[in-house]
Amino acid sequence: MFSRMFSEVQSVVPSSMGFCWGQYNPHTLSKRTSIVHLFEWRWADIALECERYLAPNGFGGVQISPPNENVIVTDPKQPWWERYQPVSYKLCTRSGNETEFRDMVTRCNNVGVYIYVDAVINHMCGANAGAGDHATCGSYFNAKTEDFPAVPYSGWDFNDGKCKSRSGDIENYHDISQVRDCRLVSLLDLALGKDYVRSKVAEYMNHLIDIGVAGFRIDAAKHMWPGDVKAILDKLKDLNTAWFPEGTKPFIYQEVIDLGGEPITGSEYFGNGRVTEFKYGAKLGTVIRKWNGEKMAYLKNWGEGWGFVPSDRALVFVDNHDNQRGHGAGGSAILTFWDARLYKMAVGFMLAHPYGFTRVMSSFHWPRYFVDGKDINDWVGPPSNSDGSIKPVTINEDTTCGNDWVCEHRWRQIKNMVIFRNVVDGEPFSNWWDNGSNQVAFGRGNKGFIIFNNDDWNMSVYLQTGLPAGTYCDVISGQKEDNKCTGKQVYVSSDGKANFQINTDAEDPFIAIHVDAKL
Ligand code: AAO
Repeated sequence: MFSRMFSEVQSVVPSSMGFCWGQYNPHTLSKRTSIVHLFEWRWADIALECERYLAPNGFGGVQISPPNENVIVTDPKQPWWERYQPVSYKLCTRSGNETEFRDMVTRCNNVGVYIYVDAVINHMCGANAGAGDHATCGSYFNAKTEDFPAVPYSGWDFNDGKCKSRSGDIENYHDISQVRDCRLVSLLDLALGKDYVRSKVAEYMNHLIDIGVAGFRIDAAKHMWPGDVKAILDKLKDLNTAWFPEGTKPFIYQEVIDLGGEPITGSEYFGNGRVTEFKYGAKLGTVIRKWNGEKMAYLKNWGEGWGFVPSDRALVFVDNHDNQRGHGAGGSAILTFWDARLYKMAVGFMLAHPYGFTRVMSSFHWPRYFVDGKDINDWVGPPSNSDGSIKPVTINEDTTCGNDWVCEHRWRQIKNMVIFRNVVDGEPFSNWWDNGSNQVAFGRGNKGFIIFNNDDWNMSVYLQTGLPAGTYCDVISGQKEDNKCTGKQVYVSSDGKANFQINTDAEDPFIAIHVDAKL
């Protein structure tokens, strides 16, 4: 079974074939149009997941947590965010060591699921991280003297002289120089203007490229000058030719939080690669929650029409590891697995809609506990044993995950919409319909159709789907298995029209059909 999958993969041409090999292209295989963020997963589990689940279900790749050595924070005990405090570029973290990392990249690449590294290159650890060897590979460091001998970096390699804020931290997001030259939440800010620092960062990234990764999420890109990021990217090698065609540049997506209202915009970074479009999840959450008078009918011109960056520059997501727990930006409108019913609609909408390159979130449970509107457990790290090691992702009989891993990407509705997106890839946005309120539908050419009822009343409509006549299996309430449908069936007549009925109390108030789920 594995060897068959492998040979199939080898014969598939990357989706990027035929147009540019640039840093905007994720290099996912053809008909693999989304990636999943396996937040805090161990490398060993990701390798297994690529083989047993992601490749067979058409996922294009995985965003992994930062793989480089980080500070071990003890108060609070090993929060998830300690991984955003680098100590060196050695590849050992709670997710695994370099051997395990290499094994993951090789095995995922071999089944055509590519690895995208969360690259924390703006800074090292926090100024108050102390001194010693309390780091994930045991490297010595001294935050006070800015000494990181395992790189090595010393005081000369940080922006202290350049920062003009009183505290040395970013105090004002309206001051562009502060945002880029001062410390983000006290994290020691690397002097990326220096060629030495650029070279050390590039050396780290090139090491990962040699191992076989396909691209990078550039953490905190807003806090780096676009020209400094470019200078680093200019030093990067092309991707490893064991898996990628010669001359393939790494896929780059930069974390720039631009909700409007600040002087730094995402567009300043287009020259380097894509940017994270944070307006996407913030707005979609507001619409699906029906806050601020928003309605799904307004989604008719979703995308650039809503003031988002151009589709081919956007990396989009409903929630990310920050804003699902109140960090970062987007606020309480952000939908997450905690609001599962609305969340599935939002992810379904995202995956059906042609805008942007899509990233699915996959989380762990934590004991969320609000005090005065703030989750006091927003720091809690991944499921772990008493010795601090991360718990493996176990798989239940029903294909869901155990050990407190949420695995949204394995929820039938979400997994099937990842497949939907692959099936309709390249097809135009078509046959939009709305009732002026929160009942909307649209198609993707003659390949797929999706319809939502987010109103408080039942819906029964007869609509043009654009699909060939036939009986289709709804991939939300069920799926096609052995040419049988485990969910609702939709009958499309010869003129392309079909009846849809969605009651307001439906478990999932949406229906999606596509040509690969025709019975
Ligand atoms: C931890 C502790 C800190 C401590 C520090 C050092 O929490 O108290 O000082 O260690 O000891 C993560 C965690 C941090 C953690 C850090 C290091 O989230 O809590 O600090 O690891 O361990 C900004 C950045 C953005 C960043 C985001 C969290 O621009 O780059 O903050 N995200 C990435 C990662 C993230 C990581 C880091 C960066 C650092 O994804 O996981 O931090 O490597 C405004 C700005 C945004 C800004 C937010 C939050 O947003 O626009 O740029 O994001 O504020 O500060 C409305 C506005 C919106 C605004 C938002 C929030 O929505 O419209 O513009 O409100 O005010």
